[in-house]
Order: sequence, then structure tokens, then C-alpha cells
Amino acid sequence: MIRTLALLALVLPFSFAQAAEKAASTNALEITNARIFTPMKGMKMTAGYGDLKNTSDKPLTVKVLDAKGFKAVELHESSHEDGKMKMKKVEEVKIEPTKTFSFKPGSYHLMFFGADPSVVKEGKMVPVEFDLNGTKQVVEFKVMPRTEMKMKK
Ligand SMILES: [Cu+2]
Repeated sequence: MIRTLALLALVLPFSFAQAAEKAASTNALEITNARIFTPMKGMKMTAGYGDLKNTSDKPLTVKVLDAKGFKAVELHESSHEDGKMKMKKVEEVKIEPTKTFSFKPGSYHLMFFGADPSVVKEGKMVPVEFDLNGTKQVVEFKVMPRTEMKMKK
């Protein structure tokens, strides 16, 4: 009798958790040297850089959505106009399959606003959420001191 009950217990409803875990995420983007400069004293904004490689076999349209420890994050492009350094917001960048797109001082960069000083500290990792062709990927950026003051052409 007890044995019969034990057998019945095995007939449990299957869990559908596994199917639900297949949320829309990707790892098509590989970022090396992912770094954010420690905000300068009294500043709430700072910039982030890195080499973004498209490891997939399709062109990637990259947007930035969110960064932990910051109120907002945008993609920016710096340029020289009339001898002055200017920057403007761009909605997205496109990276061809297997190609690397560099975010570097004086060029494309991530612009972070409203830093929370308790989260954005030297040596900490900041998760940054990207949108790649409509699918999300989170990449960690390291907070480090500003080391690249020189603007190479
Ligand atoms: Cu900027």
C-alpha cells in the first residue's frame, strides 16, 4: 500500500521553469578593455570606452539602455569643429559581422550621467545593458582612474 503511494508521488506535474528561462538575451557582443573613468571630483558624469566586437554572423545595431549606479547612459560621438572638441548623442552604432568597433577618447564613447558615488567607485564593476538588434546583453565595465588624457589622431 505504501509502495503504491510512493509510485503515485513520482507522477508530478512537469516544471515549465526551464522553458520560461529562455528569455531574450544574447552574447553576440564581446567587449575588451571595457572601462569607465572614475568621475572627476564633484562631477556626476563620466565616459566609458572599450573595443566592441561583433562575434555573430549578422550585422549588429547596438544601443545602450541602462547602467547600474548611473541615472542615464547615452552613446556619444566626439568630433573636432572649428578647433573645438564637440560631442553629440547618437542613437545607435552598427557593427558588421566579426568586426570590432572601438570606443575611445576623442571618438565614440559611452556617456554616463548622475553617478551614485556609493556604487561608482574605483575598482568596481558596473553592469551596462545593451540592446543588440532588439535583444539584450549585459556587459560589465570596470571603474578606473582616467589614464588617457592625450588625444591621439
Ligand atoms: Cu560625451
